[in-house]
Amino acid sequence: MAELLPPTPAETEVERRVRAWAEVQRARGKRVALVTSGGTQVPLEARAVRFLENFSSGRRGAASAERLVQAGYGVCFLHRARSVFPWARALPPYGSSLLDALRVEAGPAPRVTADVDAFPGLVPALQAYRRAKDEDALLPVEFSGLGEYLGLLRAAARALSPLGSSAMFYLAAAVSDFYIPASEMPEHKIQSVDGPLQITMKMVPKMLSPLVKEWAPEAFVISFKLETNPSILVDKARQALEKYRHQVVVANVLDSRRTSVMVVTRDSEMQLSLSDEELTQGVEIEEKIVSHLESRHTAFMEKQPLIRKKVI
Ligand code: 9Z3
Repeated sequence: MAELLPPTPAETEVERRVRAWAEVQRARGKRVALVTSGGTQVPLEARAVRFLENFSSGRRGAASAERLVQAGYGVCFLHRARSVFPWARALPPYGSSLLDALRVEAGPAPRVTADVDAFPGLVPALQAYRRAKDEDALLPVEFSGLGEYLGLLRAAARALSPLGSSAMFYLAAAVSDFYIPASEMPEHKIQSVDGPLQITMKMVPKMLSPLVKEWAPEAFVISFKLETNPSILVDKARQALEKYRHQVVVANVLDSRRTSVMVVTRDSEMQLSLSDEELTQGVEIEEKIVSHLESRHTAFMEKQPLIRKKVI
């Protein structure tokens, strides 16, 4: 279900958990980022056999979460189940390369060892993950469906609201714009004998509106805008900033999203790109995005007391 209903017990529990974790981060003098990541799945039937899916792998969110932790943020990682996970992406892909990288050392207590030479990024990734875990710098929260995502975003946003301007929202998840309300969904599997399928979907309410106005009104909010047509990208980003009154839109085109993005604010526009040399060195665009947004966040936090004084 995509309508925002009163919080479920599971959402209330997530809100409590995120609030307690955020309080610890604050006591340590850390900023906090809520990173959303991955696509959402929308069922076409109540006992769902079929879903409307999207392309998002979650790599943007996972790579950004790693960088944000490295930059000193506590990161609440609200991600689609089984999408790319911070540091786990250095593991061999699921399948024969994973099985081939592992060996069993026989003996009374058999041990599994990994061939780290085949995966040179694995050791630093495991070390960085272990550090993040020991410092409690990464709080993963999982969603699968669209309704679950919306409810958990609200729960996490409310939990981070007390942090004011030191909370960053980094909304990289690719959230469906369309869904079928529960009341209009067939209960059972749609039958192909009934002929070609026609469905009408409703618009998913944009969560940026209540996020900025109600749930965390003092936070630094970054949304992501995806288009396939580059010629409308910046206009669409500007329209979103006008409409929702948040701070930054990171605009990207599907095919070039790994190498280039536009960072758009109400009064600026900046392209971040990887050079050929950086690409061959394995530099990731998220490194540039996060470092740029971290400085913007600092500037935003420094301005806040002035803005609040003006309002009073
Ligand atoms: C993005 O634009 C992300 O950068 C990507 C990352 C989803 C393209 P991957 O997960 O891809 O690394 O494979 N996210 C937001 C996309 C989105 O749905 N934005 C909404 C829109 O464009 C606005 S909130 O209307």
